[in-house]
Amino acid sequence: MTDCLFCKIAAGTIPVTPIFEDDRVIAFADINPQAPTHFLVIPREHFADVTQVPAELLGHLLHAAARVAETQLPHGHRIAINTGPDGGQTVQHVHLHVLGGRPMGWPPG
Ligand code: DGP
Repeated sequence: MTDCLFCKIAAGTIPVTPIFEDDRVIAFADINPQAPTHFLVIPREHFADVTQVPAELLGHLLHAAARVAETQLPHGHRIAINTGPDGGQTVQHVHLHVLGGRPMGWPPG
């Protein structure tokens, strides 16, 4: 989608420093970090939210997030997918938040 922020990041139109990337996904630091380490994992292909993502790609996104978290966050991490207004989603291109570097509270706000 031409007017989608994360499509522009995935296409390289808006530059980011990739933490991880392959032909289907890219991971990069969140511009507004909520933890000492906070990165996003997005598919290169546009899907508005997690309910639209095919199972195999969703597995690949989660696997990529876990592999990066495994190397960067040895004390643990949290993976979150905000979805829709009640879920707090602000960018309408599905993305996994990976947070760590501090103890996480529960329940989340
Ligand atoms: P959400 O609220 O779950 O839709 O999360 C969207 C996240 O995207 C939010 O944590 C901030 C991040 N974000 C928004 N714009 C940019 C950007 O231009 N670059 C980067 N790296 N992150 C962005």
